[in-house]
Amino acid sequence: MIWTKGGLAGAAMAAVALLAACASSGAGGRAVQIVQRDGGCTPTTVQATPGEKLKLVVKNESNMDYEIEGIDGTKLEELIIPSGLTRTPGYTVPDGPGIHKLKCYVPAGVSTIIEIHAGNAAATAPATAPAASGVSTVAAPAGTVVTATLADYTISAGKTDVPAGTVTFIAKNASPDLAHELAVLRAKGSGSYEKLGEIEALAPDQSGEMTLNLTPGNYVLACLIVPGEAGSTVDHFKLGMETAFHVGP
Ligand SMILES: [Cu+2]
Repeated sequence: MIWTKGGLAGAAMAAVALLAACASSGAGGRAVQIVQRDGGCTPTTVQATPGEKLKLVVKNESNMDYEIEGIDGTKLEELIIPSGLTRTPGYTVPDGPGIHKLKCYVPAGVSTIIEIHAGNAAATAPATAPAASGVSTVAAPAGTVVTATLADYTISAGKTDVPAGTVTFIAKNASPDLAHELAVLRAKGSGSYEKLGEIEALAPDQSGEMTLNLTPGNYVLACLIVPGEAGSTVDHFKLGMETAFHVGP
């Protein structure tokens, strides 16, 4: 066998990919069962040790596609669990006592906050929303720009019908005292949605932006903050924090 530069690079990349897969699979961690049903997720509290490695065994027994992700600063990447399937992401509990939150939800539907209590976690919950990224500087984004103003509890978009392609959303939270976010949901039919991206919990008066590549279809711009997330006690979507959005050919 002749090793070419490309072959070596390819082998190295394969090794990196393998390592990455192991790191995110939860292999070797303590198994924690999470079950997703039509009415929400269980359990809502998980006890853990600071620094402990967990293997989340997330089983979707519902008829809908679920998502799970870390919120309020918890580092678990968003993961979709299709109806009927199980996924096993890894999560390493940070050092020190604290409460770490996972949001287990159907976009624009039922939502459950799962708290991972590490050590003597009472009264040491991390302070509310992490600082959101501000609007990055000058360079005008390519494609279509959609501004969105978030308030209690409405979303008003500067454009609600745009051509397919690159769309940059710039969201401003105009609320004087509540955090809001901007999620872009694509309608999949039969009343279900897939979340394509979100500008996470913006503090009052903060702005953020995100760029997505959108294909033609019907969308909803929404704030999916639920009780227990970003200091909220209410479900923002249910209070009407959503607006229809269309992408044409
Ligand atoms: Cu909101």
